Amino acid sequence: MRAQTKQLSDVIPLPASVRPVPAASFTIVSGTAVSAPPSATAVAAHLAAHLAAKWDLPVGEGGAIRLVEDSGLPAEAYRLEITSESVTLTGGTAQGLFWGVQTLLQLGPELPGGVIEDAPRYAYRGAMLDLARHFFTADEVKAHIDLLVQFKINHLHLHLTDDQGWRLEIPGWPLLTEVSGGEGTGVDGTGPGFLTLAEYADVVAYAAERFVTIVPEIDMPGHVNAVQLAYPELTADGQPVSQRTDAEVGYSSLVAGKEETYAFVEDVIKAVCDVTPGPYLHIGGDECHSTPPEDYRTFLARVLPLPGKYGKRAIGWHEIAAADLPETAVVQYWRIEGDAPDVARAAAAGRQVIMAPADRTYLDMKYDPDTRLGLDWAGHVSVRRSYDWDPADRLPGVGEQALLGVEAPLWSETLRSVADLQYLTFPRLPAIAEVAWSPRAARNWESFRTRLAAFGPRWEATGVTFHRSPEIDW
Ligand code: TNX
Repeated sequence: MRAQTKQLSDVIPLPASVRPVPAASFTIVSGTAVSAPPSATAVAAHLAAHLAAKWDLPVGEGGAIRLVEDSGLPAEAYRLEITSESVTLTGGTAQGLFWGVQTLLQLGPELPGGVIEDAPRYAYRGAMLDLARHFFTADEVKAHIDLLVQFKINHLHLHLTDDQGWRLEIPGWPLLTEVSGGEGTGVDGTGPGFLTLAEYADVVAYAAERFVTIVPEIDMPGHVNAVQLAYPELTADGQPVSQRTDAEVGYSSLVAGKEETYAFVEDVIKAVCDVTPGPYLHIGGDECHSTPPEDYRTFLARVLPLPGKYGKRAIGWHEIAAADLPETAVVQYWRIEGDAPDVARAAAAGRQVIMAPADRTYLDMKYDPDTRLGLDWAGHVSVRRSYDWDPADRLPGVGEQALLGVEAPLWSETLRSVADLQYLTFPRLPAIAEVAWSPRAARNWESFRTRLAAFGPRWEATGVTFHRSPEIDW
């Protein structure tokens, strides 16, 4: 058991600046009022709702906990000042206030005195969930978002399509979900499931209320067996393909030389852009082992401009760096080692990069040889491995200036339940969240593992499944 006295710095991700005033502290009790400007009453209500199980916090005027907006601060920045009499939380926008509330909730209800000044290192702090290999319902995705925002994750990338399933309703293409979102889809046939447009919109709105941007991914030109199962006219010879529920990759491809391909692709991209308020559309582009390189470039030359045509920035897995990239395109790096000249060239030409190296950030890798879930093609990813690295050092030619941010992908080949999803997510997601948020110079494994231990009892109390890694003194 660790010493129980809470310090002002006992927060994940570690704040940029912490100045304790040891003599002071503020204790939240029932009746402690919270006030907020009109633009942030929802944030104040969120704070009150999270404490409502134990304390009743009226939201109104003149509260001892005061939320304030200061447009002089960056949008996601906040300042938290705790004295014996009051708590003042100042945010650049309601989003900054929301992150400040997460800090407050981690510290409370006995808040140590002092001042925290905080702002993220990267604008894009992401998690990814693969709904294609194993489907999670809208309610399950929403519950997952609630766990992610506690660590100031602000993007959720949804991998909606793959060889084994298609998980988003697309107007005009009903068989995508009727056939490839139906019974027997997913790895080992553990489907069915897909999000209707209304459910997708509900997830997007729920995320937005928590300042999370949904990044939808439609994977192409590979990973499309589910498309070709539903619409055989999109295969090279027009012949039907069989349903696939194994975990192979790289065998399917849209056909670069067929006009039908582009009619389908543009319809889908337009439909997804129409229901997505966020700025990004992920077009996949990974592992196209059965697409000839020339066809891959032909396909991307046609398809990469389409998100832009419908008002979005294209994101693609780093293989897309082999093609000519629109100015606003973002490259997501996922490889385990070595350099990546294409990605370095894209960065030198001003393209932004999301770092998601599999041997550090892939939540679907086993923690160690005994982990009962997950894969190991990128090695084992212990909590320390997910923490002890720096995104700006990862790739020659891709330094701090090129980085949009960091993402932790969770592929779902081995997942069968929410408990499985949580087991692989926690506690590595908090490690990646700290890599993405906290200043590099302030990060330290010993400090992190000590702060992380405090989450064990909280996850237990709230029914969150996590891996009791032996690296942590729980
Ligand atoms: C590689 S990484 C994939 C996915 C698999 C994953 C399993 C990447 C862009 N593609 O198709 O699900 O490995 O770890």
